[in-house]
Amino acid sequence: MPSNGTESTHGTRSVREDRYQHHDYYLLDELLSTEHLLARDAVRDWVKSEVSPIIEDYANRAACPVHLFKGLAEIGAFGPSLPAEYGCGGMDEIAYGIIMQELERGDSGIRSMASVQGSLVMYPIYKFGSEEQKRKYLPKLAAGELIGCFGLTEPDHGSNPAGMVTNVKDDGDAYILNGAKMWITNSPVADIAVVWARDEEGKIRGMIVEKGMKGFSAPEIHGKWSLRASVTGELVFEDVRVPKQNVLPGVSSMRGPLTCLSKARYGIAWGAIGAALDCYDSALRYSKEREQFGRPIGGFQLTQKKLAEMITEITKAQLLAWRLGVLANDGRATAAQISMAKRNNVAMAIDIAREARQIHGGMGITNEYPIMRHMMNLESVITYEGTHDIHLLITGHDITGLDAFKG
Ligand code: TGC
Ligand code: FAD
Repeated sequence: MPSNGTESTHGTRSVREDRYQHHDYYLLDELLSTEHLLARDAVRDWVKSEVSPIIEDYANRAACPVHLFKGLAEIGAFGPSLPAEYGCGGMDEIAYGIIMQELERGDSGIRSMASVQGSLVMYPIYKFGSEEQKRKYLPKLAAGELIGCFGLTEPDHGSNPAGMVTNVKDDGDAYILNGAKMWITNSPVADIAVVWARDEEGKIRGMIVEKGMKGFSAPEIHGKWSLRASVTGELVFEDVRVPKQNVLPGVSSMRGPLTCLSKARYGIAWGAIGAALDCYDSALRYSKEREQFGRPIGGFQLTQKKLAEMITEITKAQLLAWRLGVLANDGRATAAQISMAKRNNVAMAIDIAREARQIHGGMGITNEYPIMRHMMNLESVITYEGTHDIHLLITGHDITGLDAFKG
């Protein structure tokens, strides 16, 4: 039986060596700038040294490696395409995408940490916040000194966030916030939450709720078989007094939170390629090392079909993401184009994880290989940030002009 690299022990825990190798079938690196390649290699090195050795253990224990927030900040994973004047990366959208790809090659939960912090907490503050809010929060979020979360989904309003019942009432210099949010990445460890609520006029308001505000709690959700190394929780608001200076002045409708989703979905379209590449890489190596019937299983036509289709689908997804990145850099990527890429690339990754699991035979179900962890993670990725079917309906709406959401 081939080994997935050297196994050593770290305390009582198994440490897996990351043998990932670069795959670039269509020479797409030639489309990238030196800055993109440097960013990619720096994040890849960091994932190999900081994430891969510990991730199986954390996922096994359903524990979040919170210490990685600092390291993510150091490699510039929080807000890579937001301006440097607020302590952010100042890079372009392709650099942002590539960073997400490399992080998700390590684990979707680690990419989630960065997606939420950068695209769902820092981005709304940058896009819709006052100058004072930007100066107060962005540098600390970029440096990993503050952890943020994003509260849109509610127990009874997931795919249809516009139905939200979380609400605010005007109370002089503050709003009184009541309601609950569900499935919130990072909420139990977050210092601040960007929360979306309906005001008395029915407008959608975004506000920064700080840990410690009276009436605010963030209990953890337990029992997840997916994204086990990412912490998920609720947000509960019982007459929380939120100062008006914490309200984002630039938002008054669903366009606000949905704009943030577009930013995060774009990152996931790239990120999912990373998970797919890791599964392909492991399956390719295993197929050359594992022998049955006296020869490597990679020599059988049925195994080659699986591997050839994997690299074909990965290459198509890479081209989709790269073109989307070019459009995003020009400010021309539409929300519907982003939906198409998120939907396609996550489905591609989950299919590849399933095929890679087959190639690994029984070993594929163990944590000696990354396959099952990626596969289980991707079951969340295909649901959050808009489900697979919701993104299909967004494309359907875009091409027909007819809205199929509302019956
Ligand atoms: P609709 O009437 O279609 O639109 C309302 C206004 O918003 C605009 N808009 C968008 N703008 C930017 N980006 C988008 N993606 C946008 N989608 C819509 C739209 O143009 C309109 O503007 P205006 O000026 O005319 O008012 O809104 P709707 O309420 O009918 O929504 C339709 C639908 C179903 C597409 C939307 O609700 C949706 O996308 N639902 C899916 C919900 C979702 O994705 N939730 C994600 C929660 S956050 C999360 O999962 C984080 S996981 C993070 C991690 O761990 O990595
Ligand atoms: P539902 O909306 O109840 O959907 C159930 C099924 O019905 C799906 O298959 C869906 O496609 C289908 N469906 C719904 N409406 C239609 C329709 N009109 N036509 C056809 N089919 C339809 N949210 C946040 O706000 N912040 C976070 O940080 C966050 N992190 C998350 C982390 C994890 C691990 C998970 C699992 C979720 C997270 N979410 C977060 C919530 C996520 O965005 C929602 O789970 C998602 O939007 C789907 O909502 P739902 O789970 O309520 O499913």
